[in-house]
Amino acid sequence: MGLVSLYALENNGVRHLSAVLRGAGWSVTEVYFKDWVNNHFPWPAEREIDALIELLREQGVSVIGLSVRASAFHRVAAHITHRLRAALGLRVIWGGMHPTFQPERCIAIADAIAVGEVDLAVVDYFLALEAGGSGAGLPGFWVREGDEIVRADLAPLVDLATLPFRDYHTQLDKWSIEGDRVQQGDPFISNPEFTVLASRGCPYWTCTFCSNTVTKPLTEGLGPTFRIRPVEDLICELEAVRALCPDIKVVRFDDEVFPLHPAWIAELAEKWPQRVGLPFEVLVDPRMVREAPLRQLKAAGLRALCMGIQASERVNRELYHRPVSDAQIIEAQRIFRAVGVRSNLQLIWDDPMSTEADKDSLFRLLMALEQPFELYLFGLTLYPETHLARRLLREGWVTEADIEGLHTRAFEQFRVDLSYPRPAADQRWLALIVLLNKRLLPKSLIWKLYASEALRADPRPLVAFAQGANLVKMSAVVAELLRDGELSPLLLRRWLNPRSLVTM
Ligand code: B12
Repeated sequence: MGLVSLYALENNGVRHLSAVLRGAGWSVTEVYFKDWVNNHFPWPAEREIDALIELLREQGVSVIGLSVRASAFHRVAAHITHRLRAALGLRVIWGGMHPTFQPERCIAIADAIAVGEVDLAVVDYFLALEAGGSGAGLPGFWVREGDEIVRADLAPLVDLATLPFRDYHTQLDKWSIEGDRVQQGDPFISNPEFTVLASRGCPYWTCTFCSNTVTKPLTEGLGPTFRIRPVEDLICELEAVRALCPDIKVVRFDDEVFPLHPAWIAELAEKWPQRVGLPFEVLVDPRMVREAPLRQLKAAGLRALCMGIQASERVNRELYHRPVSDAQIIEAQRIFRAVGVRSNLQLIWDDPMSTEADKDSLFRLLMALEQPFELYLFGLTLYPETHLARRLLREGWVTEADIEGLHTRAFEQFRVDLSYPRPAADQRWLALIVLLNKRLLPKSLIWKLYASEALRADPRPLVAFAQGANLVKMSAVVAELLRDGELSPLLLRRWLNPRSLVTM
């Protein structure tokens, strides 16, 4: 069978499924079809789709699975599905977060879809296909037979300890397609940054912009939604991967929030240095930041962490249902400084509800934080069916065209770009925010820029200054990555996009 990852070289889903399916005795052709580029969404060229068709034909696959993670891929996935079906006459099955979010919309195009987690359920489904059936009625799969759609319940949530490790060792059955290149072998194996999940789900899950507001209600009663892998299991995977990929320089934990349970942290802190010994980075929530576990992690190799601030206290509470106080954020940043880990603080810009007063209070919060810190600014993306998208639609703030699926904002303004058209008042706030954490600029200067009536009336000089500071910062970051051997062609391709320079 052929498993195709759309615009994602990492794709945990495809790697888990191929490991399970190979373990059950099937031969799987994994194809990494194009990679994602930051703030740019290149539609596939016809020659790339032709190359995909040829490859799947040559490999003799009998069924095609398409992994559609982001809703922004809906239209491209539909286009590729039609082309594959017409050329090869094979069944095309979609899986990933997008069909889980919008099953009805996806089953109208694919022959079958996987809804929710199917790490283990996939075996029964493919056994059914092998036996000449359609898999209709099997948990986790919806099947379309002509005009009839057979819907099924979700499969039980998996116990993470029972899963095989993601497949990084197979080389001959893996391919990547980008432009004119069809390359055999794992396209991610030489990347200096290795990504891994220590958990699935989120202990908070109420943030209205997030997928968990969709999946949590769907999976009620199917097992615990927030699951943490046993430390030993995680360490064994990392040991195996290190042996395979000697180029790894840093491990990034992609968990929605990194588990900070005391016993789990203690075991990780004890085992990591001897058995993995690489620096690592995690993502935390301000509500869980405590000094003691972070000190243990720092001693084990924690070098940086990401933490979402998102917006002003009011907007976080009223729009995002994320009750975090400014005091909690100030205290978390104090702890990061005390422990000595780099902090990357994340903001969500472009929501329709923040007033000038909200933006002012967010600016003041950022000015009150202990320096240094990095700031990552993201443009608000509305994923279909999330609590936030439903509310903004219901209240008339946005239209269907603003929701991912019709929109592809997750790619066009994922990281905020100062040259993107925005109202002048927002340009001023963004420029001030970009400048406020630049080490060479004293706070007194930022306050002067903030107070300037001339810049309030016409922020263009301020924006130009911020763009300049941003470029200097970006050069420094590139130089640092180069020095540490962490600058990969992949990173350059994804982030250094001259058409949309992200703010740093
Ligand atoms: C980690 C993560 C990432 C990592 C991925 C690392 C990796 N190694 O894969 C990184 C940082 C690279 C990333 C990038 C992006 N991400 Co992301 N990511 C996640 C996160 C937190 C977990 C994903 C994961 O690995 N889950 C574990 C795996 C095993 O699950 P899975 O991929 O869903 O696969 C399972 C099933 O879906 C199914 N399945 C998957 N594919 C297939 C295919 C077939 C044929 C079948 C049968 C089944 C099947 O089986 C798998 C096993 O159960 C999710 C949130 C979430 N809870 O899912 C967001 C999430 C998926 N990401 C999201 C988005 C938007 C993005 C970006 C577009 C953001 C951006 N602009 O950078 C990019 C897109 C990259 C891409 N091209 O896919 C959104 C998607 C929302 C939506 N509806 O569009 C989510 C849901 C987060 C959110 N905001 O709510 N992401």
